[in-house]
Amino acid sequence: MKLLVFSDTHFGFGSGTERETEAFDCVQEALRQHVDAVLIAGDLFDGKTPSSEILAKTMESLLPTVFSNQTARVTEGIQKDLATVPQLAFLGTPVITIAGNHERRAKGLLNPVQLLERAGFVFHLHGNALVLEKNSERVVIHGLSGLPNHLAPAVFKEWNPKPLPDAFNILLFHQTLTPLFFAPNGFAMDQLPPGFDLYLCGDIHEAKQATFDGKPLLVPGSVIHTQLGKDARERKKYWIIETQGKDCTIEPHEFEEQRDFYLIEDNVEAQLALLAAQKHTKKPLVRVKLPKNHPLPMQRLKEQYQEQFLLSFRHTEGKPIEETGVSLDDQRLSVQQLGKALLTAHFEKGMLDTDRAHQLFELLAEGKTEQAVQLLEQTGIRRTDLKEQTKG
Ligand SMILES: [Mn+2]
Repeated sequence: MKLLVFSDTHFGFGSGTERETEAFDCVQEALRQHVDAVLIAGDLFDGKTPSSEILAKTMESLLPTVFSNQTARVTEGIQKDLATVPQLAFLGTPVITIAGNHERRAKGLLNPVQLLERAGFVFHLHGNALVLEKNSERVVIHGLSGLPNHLAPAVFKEWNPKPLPDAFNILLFHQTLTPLFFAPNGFAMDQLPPGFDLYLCGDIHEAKQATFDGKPLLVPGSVIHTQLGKDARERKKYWIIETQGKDCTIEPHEFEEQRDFYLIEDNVEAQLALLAAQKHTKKPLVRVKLPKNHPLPMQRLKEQYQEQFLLSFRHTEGKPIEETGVSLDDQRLSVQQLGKALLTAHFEKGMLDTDRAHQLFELLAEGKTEQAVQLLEQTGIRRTDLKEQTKG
């Protein structure tokens, strides 16, 4: 079977800036490939409640899969009731996806990937599996949506997915996988269940290929640059995977629609002039990284090159060093994000699980007060404590 794989499209990233169409352009390009099925490894959306504009653009981008010639079909759900999925999802090329950490919502609230499933554009997996069939060939996609890394080992254990015999079995998940990616609180690769024919992991934005249990493990990487560090210089890709019995080939394809990225760390003015002389179909992202207090006419350079580049400056320690104004890639905090950050800081102070702070904030923002109180009680804060606090 021929599968198209990509991850971390972060639809909605850069909304309201020149960057807002990048991810959609790339996904539309990848979807022009003729494949039997499409697999997306989470973080389709940059936020858990995307705007109507982003949702509409997402559906428009996925629409060609609905009308394409069907070559493989979803024939069976394992711990997944296919009767709950609209018939529309069974037309055309199946699109199978999990949610990532960016889409994770409090229990009982619909995440945007589930919303896409309700609309019939995708199949959403979380602790379950789907069987794809093409003639006599069977590919099984076992999927687990992104979880806080510290909870993932227990959830994998409880789920305990088992590869099906006489099929090619893929494990699709979204975690910060260590030691493949350096992270102090990641999810250790050796906690993965063995026996699958291919492991597909979203979340890490730089593409990586490794092996686990003697089988290929692929991190497709993100579709767009969200962080502009050294690692981001690698070109963004989608992947074509062809399965044959228990084997597969994995082939990278660089997106033609991607925005080029350049990191400049010395001879800034000369390098900018050189870049400006090159031809680019999309304005490239240019990040200048300099030591603190480096004398550079940043504002003048920004103005000089505003037609050619999306230019931003950083200290070598990673802090922005904008003279004035706000750079395009600066993620400004909305009132909501600010509220969440404050609540998280309070949870940290009280040595409470910060993941619960995010859930609590979301429930409060949605007006689900009773569920919010229940969550607090589970966290170890009693109703009486709450009453005393409100009295005080
Ligand atoms: Mn991501």
